[in-house]
Amino acid sequence: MRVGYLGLGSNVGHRRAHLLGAVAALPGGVRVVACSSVYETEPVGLVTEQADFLNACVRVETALGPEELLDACKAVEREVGRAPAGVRHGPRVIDVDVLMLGSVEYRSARLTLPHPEVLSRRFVLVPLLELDPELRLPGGERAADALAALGPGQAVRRVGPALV
Ligand code: PH2
Ligand code: MG
Ligand code: MG
Repeated sequence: MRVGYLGLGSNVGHRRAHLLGAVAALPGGVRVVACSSVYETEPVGLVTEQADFLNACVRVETALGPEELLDACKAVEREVGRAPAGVRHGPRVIDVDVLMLGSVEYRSARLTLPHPEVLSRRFVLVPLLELDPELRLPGGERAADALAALGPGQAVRRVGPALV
């Protein structure tokens, strides 16, 4: 069994309901052990002219491997109603990203662990640090140091309590 972290995001429709739906739709083999608060966040990345996101992170325990966990996240996205192909970084009903899986460092055509953007995105670091203020990546980098080193921008504000 490993401890992992998933990142949840939505910026279309009833955003909080979509985050909640994603947590509820995770299969039994992906046990949610902690949920962060919900944050409203400025869009980051290739598409900045889009609605603000709601983001949260969850800590899970799972015996699944990286690809299986990714498959589970993709199935959740379909169940919550994400359209199959959308614009990269564009608007989405739900996004469920595998951020970390224990000390696993992994790379395939469709998945890199830890997620390559973990240390550069405030909307990921803030909820992750809420779940574990001492969090370190497998390479030893401290999430708190990465957050402190971020430049200005990427507004993130807490807007609601933990999902469950
Ligand atoms: N997801 C993206 C691209 N940009 N920006 C915010 N604030 N939140 C997201 O979840 C997000 C994003 C691609 O998945
Ligand atoms: Mg994403
Ligand atoms: Mg994704």
